[in-house]
Amino acid sequence: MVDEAFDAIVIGAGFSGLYALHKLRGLRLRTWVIEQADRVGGTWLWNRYPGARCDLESVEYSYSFSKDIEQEWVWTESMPAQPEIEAYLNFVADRLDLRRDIQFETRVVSLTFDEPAAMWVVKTDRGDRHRARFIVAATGLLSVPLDPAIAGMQVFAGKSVFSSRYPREGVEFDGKRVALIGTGSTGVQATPVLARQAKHLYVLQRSAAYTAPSTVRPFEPGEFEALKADYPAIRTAQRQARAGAARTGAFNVMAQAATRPPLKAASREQQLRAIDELGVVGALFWCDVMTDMEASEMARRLYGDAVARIVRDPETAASLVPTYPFGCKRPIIDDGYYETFNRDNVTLVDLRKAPIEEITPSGIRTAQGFFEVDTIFYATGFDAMTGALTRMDIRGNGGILLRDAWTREGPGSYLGLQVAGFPNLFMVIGPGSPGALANVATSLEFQIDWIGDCIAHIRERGLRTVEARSDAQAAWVKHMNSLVEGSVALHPSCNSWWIGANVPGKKRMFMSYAGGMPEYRRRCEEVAAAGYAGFALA
Ligand code: NA7
Repeated sequence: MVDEAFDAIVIGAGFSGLYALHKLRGLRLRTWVIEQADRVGGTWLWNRYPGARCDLESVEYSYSFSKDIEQEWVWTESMPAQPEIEAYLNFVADRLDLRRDIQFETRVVSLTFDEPAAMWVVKTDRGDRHRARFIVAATGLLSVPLDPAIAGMQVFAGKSVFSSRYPREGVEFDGKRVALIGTGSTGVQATPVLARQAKHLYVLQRSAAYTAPSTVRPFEPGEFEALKADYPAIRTAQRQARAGAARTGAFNVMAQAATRPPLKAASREQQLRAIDELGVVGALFWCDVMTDMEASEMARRLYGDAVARIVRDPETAASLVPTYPFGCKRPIIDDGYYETFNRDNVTLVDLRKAPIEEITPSGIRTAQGFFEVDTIFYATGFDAMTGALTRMDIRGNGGILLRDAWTREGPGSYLGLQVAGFPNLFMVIGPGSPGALANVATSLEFQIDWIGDCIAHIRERGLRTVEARSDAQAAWVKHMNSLVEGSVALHPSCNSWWIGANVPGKKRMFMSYAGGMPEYRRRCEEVAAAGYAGFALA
């Protein structure tokens, strides 16, 4: 058993944790990182399923804090695939000599605030008991898998594969009958790749997806070198963009649609021309689609027309049309998703018509029939944004448990950085932050810089604690809610992880800050400039 005192403990060695360690080291804080995996990478380590790819451009989905790293690392494609992001994070860990302060294969089980000493006591599953003045929970946005509770899952005699803890040695799909459950980003990305390998692929769909064709491509000779030379301008544009990403990517349709004419004013000819020119995106590319439910319904039907132009079987095409409004879930980018359903070896199983009844040793029984398969591939999502924090016993002032506070009141925070009652505990890309609505790389770098400045401020003044005040937290939650009032994301038909609706018992609340990155940054900077207004410093 190890019992050590640190200035700061960072939980997680993914995108956020690596930068947090570098940042805090730079402030001469004795910092220790605890990571449950046996190597760095976080989300990009676990989610190594076929087709896994970031839906933002590599030159934006990367650290901007080091000009050297920007210049030394070589991206090979416009949007990076999982292996390249994992390699990048390993490169950064080596380049900054981060591994010597990371304890791998260790899970934090509890964090308890020792009020008289103003120190956090951190216990791990190895029996270690560390103490630290500051905690940075770099625990990830989508890091806690949500396995479904389907009767018979355990008795399946074939291979069960989970996208969020995909085996490092890979999985053999060649010649296999495969069932894929889940059609969010993960399922949509995996579908075309699995279809090319499997003998037969059954895509079991509970909710259809809105998904736009990706623009991913390898860089032309010299293209990346030119981008490298342009990094200062790229970063400036990125910082000014609402979604923390100014180039093509998942948020583009949403962002650019706002500048287009209203669908409700468009003639049928204009509507059809839009899908002639832009395919499925043409159905969504109107300014009123996410603000007016009538326009939203028109867009949904037009989207169905566009899908029907790609997918030859009319019944399959109809099943692939979502029943909820566009904008209710995070947009998806795919690589030939709809075309895949024209293959002879692919069958869409519409669970809206007949749900899964049970899994047996040899396959999946639904109300519409039995599907005998060799492999079941689960792409069923995450307990997003809060899951990693509520799974630890985090006890703040007076022994209050974070899990209880959030279950009672919803996942409140102040600026998405702290929760009242939990001094010196900082969150990165947690609830209340731009999280799901922004380029995570932009968002986490800003938050970690802010956290570093805040800790430096405390230490320079000989103070011991910084804690969000509950009135400031209430005002932040009110402000966050006001930004999404009446939005499609809160429509009753919308069951997304954005609002926690995919987790039974989770309080429905829009968890991401919807005011955009620049406004988020402005507000956080204003708070810091005012001597950390809304925080109690002691
Ligand atoms: P998502 O987007 O939460 O998708 C999970 C999918 O799994 C979704 O289609 C679910 O249907 C489906 N699901 C979950 N449980 C079941 C059961 N029991 N039966 C059938 N289908 C089920 O997770 P992803 O991993 O795809 O993407 C997460 C984020 O990663 C994504 O937004 C990007 O930001 C990157 P439902 O919609 O709940 O009806």
